[in-house]
Amino acid sequence: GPRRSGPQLYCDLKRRTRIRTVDGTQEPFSSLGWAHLVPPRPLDQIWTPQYRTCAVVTSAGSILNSSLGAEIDSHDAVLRFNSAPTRGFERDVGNKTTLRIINSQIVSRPEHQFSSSPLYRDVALLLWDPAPYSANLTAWFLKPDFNLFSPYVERRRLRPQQPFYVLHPEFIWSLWDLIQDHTQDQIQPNPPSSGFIGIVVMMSLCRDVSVYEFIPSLRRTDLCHYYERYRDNACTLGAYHPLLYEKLLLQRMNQGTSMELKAKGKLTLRGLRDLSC
Ligand code: NCC
Repeated sequence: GPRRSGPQLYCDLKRRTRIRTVDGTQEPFSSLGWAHLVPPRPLDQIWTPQYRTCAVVTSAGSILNSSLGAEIDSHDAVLRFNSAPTRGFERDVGNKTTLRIINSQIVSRPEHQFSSSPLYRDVALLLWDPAPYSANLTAWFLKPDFNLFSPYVERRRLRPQQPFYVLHPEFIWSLWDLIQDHTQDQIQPNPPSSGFIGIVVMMSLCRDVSVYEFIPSLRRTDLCHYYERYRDNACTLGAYHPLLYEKLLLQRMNQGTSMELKAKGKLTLRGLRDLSC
């Protein structure tokens, strides 16, 4: 797609992306009674009044030795990903967690112990699965990438008070379309990373969003995650996910300084709600 300026990108993002979750109004979920299973309050209203400042903490190894913990925790709300822990890493990543985005591997693979691990308690949860582009919901329900539906139903019954949503595949793919439309190259037809999805969700819910180590700082490393020894620079640049393109796009929207980007791996993004386009 043609190269657009920062303000145009903001307005395009606002116009084209509406957070959408599976709400039980469409088949097969309506027949399965999901209208009564999902949280009564829609995701874009879970925080009323709206949070002002939000932090997104990626799981990149480059956040190690950053001492960003206190700065991260000073935000009103903090988003983390998948199985990323805070315990033992507080100095660098903080300890507040308001929302966690998890992919369908987390709820379906036994090693994550989704039903018993404290990581997934006392936070709002957003679950997604890489459904094929334009698959209808019934096809997806019958054959998801990882089985997310039964663990979701079980958790909703067990903990009805926990805000827990499944992202609608159309929302995921609208983000892919957006990335492709703003990128010269043909990108791979795989969904965006949890990181990109989470950043857009927070831009929809918050006034201001600080993102840490999505664009790597000068601490850049091939250490995949701050909480594991595994090394692979595909974690930072992408292989399956169009991660490099996600990063180039968001860097164009940065409202912060290049100093902050280098020293903290920090992107400052504006929330979409108050944007006048
Ligand atoms: O690794 P993952 O992501 O959990 O990381 C969360 C988000 O942080 C950003 N990130 C991470 C590492 C890094 N070096 N640089 C980064 O920028 C990315 O934006 C990333 O999305 C995912 O997106 O859900 C992913 O999940 C893992 C894995 O499923 C979970 O960690 C659970 O074990 C995927 N890895 C594999 O499937 C092996 C990963 O591809 C994407």
